[in-house]
Amino acid sequence: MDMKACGLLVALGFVASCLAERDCTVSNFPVMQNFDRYRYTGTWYAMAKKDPEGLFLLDNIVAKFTVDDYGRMLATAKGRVVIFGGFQLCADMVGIFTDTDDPAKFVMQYRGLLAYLENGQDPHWVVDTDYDTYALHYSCRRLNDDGTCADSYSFVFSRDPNGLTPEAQRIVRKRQKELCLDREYRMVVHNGYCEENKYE
Ligand code: RTL
Repeated sequence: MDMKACGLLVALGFVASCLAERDCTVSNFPVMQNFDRYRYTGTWYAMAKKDPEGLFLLDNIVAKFTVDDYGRMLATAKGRVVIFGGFQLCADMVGIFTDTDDPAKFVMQYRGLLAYLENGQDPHWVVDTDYDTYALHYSCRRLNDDGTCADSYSFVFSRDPNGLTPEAQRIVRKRQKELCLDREYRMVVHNGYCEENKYE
């Protein structure tokens, strides 16, 4: 084979590898290695989110994680929601996490402090975090027959309510692609709607 043909083959191989389908099988998604729930505790501000089907937290979303005396992970979340009849309010939600074989994968039982808020049970995966600045969360509620996700939601969290550093954004963007959710996220507005003592 001459040099030209060889070069052409190399170029074609490169193009093919770029066009290759990403593996969107949920069970193959990489998650945080050696996740440490203690380092994850504290406040996380949602900077961006990918919505599931149906009702969901709209904006002003702040989550607080703790670990109780039994080592169980717990969280509260606040966020603006619109409920039946178009009423909007600040939802106070609580989540209790059940461990699984993978330290970064949990099952979250959640409910609202008010009876008419949604409750349920969702997977809760920590895809990536450096504990100090950013975290990427993922939840697939329903699988397709081929193992890809039919209904998912995901949060980009930041320790700093003003946003992520360009470096953290770069990492998060890469991980979002791995979740097959590239460009599916919307910014989460924080305008004080759910802050107590906001007139202090
Ligand atoms: C996230 C992590 C922190 C703890 C909890 C979370 C999820 C809350 C959800 C709330 C949905 C509320 C709705 C209310 C309208 O009735 C993942 C932020 C509890 C899913 C839809």
